[in-house]
Amino acid sequence: MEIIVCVKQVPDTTEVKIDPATNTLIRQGVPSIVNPYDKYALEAALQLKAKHGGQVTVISMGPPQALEALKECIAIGADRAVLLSDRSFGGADTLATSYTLAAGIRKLGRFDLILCGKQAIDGDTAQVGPELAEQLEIPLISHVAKIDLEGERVTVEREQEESYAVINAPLPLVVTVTKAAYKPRLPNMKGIMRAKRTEIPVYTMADLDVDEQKLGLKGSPTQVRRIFAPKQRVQGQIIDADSPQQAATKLVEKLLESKII
Ligand SMILES: Cc1cc2nc3c(=O)[nH]c(=O)nc-3n(C[C@@H](O)[C@H](O)[C@H](O)COP(=O)(O)OP(=O)(O)OC[C@H]3O[C@@H](n4cnc5c(N)ncnc54)[C@H](O)[C@@H]3O)c2cc1C
Repeated sequence: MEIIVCVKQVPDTTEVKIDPATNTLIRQGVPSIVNPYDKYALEAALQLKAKHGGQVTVISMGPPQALEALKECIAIGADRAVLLSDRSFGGADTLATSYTLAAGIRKLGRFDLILCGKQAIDGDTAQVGPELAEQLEIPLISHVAKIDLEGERVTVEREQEESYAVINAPLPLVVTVTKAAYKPRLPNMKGIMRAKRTEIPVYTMADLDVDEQKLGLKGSPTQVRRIFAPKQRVQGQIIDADSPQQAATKLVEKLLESKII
């Protein structure tokens, strides 16, 4: 069983602040982390490996510092890792990102199951997994809360708005993972030592069978034109009243006045 987990290094968005003078994100000093949903995907892969055997490979596209994220995944329990890094990959939107990842995955050779996070907490699009399936011409199941394997087929629980769908499907497959059933394990000392010793190969454009025009900024049909902080919400109002009944009446009046109800 060859499982590939796509992992993105992201800024810890809980730490990102907005510069009130320039209205831009202050990224300096913000720690980079493994995208949390990718940690759930890695946990799902490690549980499948524990039950059914095989090999778990993590792959990332990003700048050289993304090696740290891959080392963390090795420390947690992945067997091997590969980084796709080249200046020509920079400025990629989701189409160019999934194109490059698909080329990297083809270069790795055989795979049975590809796991992605549901979404990255910085870009937040949730598009790379589905686009990757399209590029590799294999089926996709998204928003998966739990995944089990029997022979050459998986059974998954897919999160829907008010229910779960249980889907049975043959491999190979791309699956995007939510957090429902998975609590990522922490690296242990043995893992950390192994990660230190592990050499992670870096594939550049020259190593991949790709069309340069489809990479990075050149290969991106979308471009971010402007980034700005959302407007501050209007201050809340506290309703002054002598009794809960009076407060409720005043609230309803205000809501009617503002045409909210
Ligand atoms: C501040 C900011 C500025 C940006 N500026 C531009 C710009 O100027 N031009 C432009 O075209 N795009 C820009 N982007 C978007 C672009 O870089 C996306 O972040 C990228 O294409 C991936 O999309 P996503 O983050 O929405 O991932 P999602 O689709 O939400 O990710 C889903 C899953 O796909 C996998 N995945 C995603 N990315 C990778 C990766 N690199 N390596 C391995 N696995 C991955 C992970 O498993 C992840 O959980 C910007 C993004 C941000 C946050």
